[in-house]
Amino acid sequence: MNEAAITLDGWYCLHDFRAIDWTSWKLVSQEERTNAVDEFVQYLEKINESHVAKTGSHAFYSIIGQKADFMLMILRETPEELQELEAEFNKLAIADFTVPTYSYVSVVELSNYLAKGSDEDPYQNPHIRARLYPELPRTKYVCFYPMDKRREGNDNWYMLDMEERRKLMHSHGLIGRSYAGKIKQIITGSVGLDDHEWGVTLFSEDMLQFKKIVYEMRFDEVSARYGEFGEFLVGNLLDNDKLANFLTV
Ligand code: 76R
Repeated sequence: MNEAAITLDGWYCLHDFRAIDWTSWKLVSQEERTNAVDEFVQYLEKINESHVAKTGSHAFYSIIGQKADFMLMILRETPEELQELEAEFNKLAIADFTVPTYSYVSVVELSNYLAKGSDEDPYQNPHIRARLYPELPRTKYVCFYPMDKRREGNDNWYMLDMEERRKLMHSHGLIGRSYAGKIKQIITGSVGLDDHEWGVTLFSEDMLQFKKIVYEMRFDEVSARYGEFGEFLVGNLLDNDKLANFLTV
């Protein structure tokens, strides 16, 4: 059998995409809408307590295009917490005016392709901990897509030996690093958890950087030959003011 990469696994992750049912939202009274927005803001403030306490994190963005209207990405220590927060959202008044359009369950993942051998426990290393339990940035833009590594004929990632994969991932990492300071990426693993193998979440202050990095990586062998992609979703940061504005009809 071929050697599997060893992964380090951090916080569990739920990407929850919702569309707004504008027609029914417009039908309710102004008072009901205000109450629903206030309650939604309270929920967001509650989940922000974990972000502040560094026991979790979340990102909240409006989504452009018809695939969804907003995305709530939540990171927590346990799958139970994700489920509770999802159920709690569903019980809010605002949820009656949303339609689930997509969700993704995964766990923050680092692989050992480029790791230098060491005897220390990686889970105690502060640099690694900062990546496994990340404070999600509040950049202006987000991009999310799920992806797989191809398993077809001669292009089967899982049949390549470790050395070959390491070499390819090195090249991938070099491109990635050239975007340092422009893009922050969170790779979440979802083999056995959801329909694709990884979720890719990119954060940037400049939406064009998403196009640039994804395009550049398409020419790199890991993506060119072995990358298969699900749907792409992009959006703009939402804060409480923007949310109130967004929901004003
Ligand atoms: O963890 C590390 O920083 C080491 C290098 C590294 C690994 C192991 C790395 C660096 N990535 C790794 C793993 Mn990545 N990454 C993607 C995408 O659209 C596409 O073509 C691919 C989507 C982007 C944009 C991206 C960005 N990476 C992975 C894996 C798991 C592979 C496996 O285990 O088989 C996937 C699916 C994946 C996909 N990568 C980087 C980046 C960036 C910006 C970096 C540099 C990070 C840094 O140095 O801070």
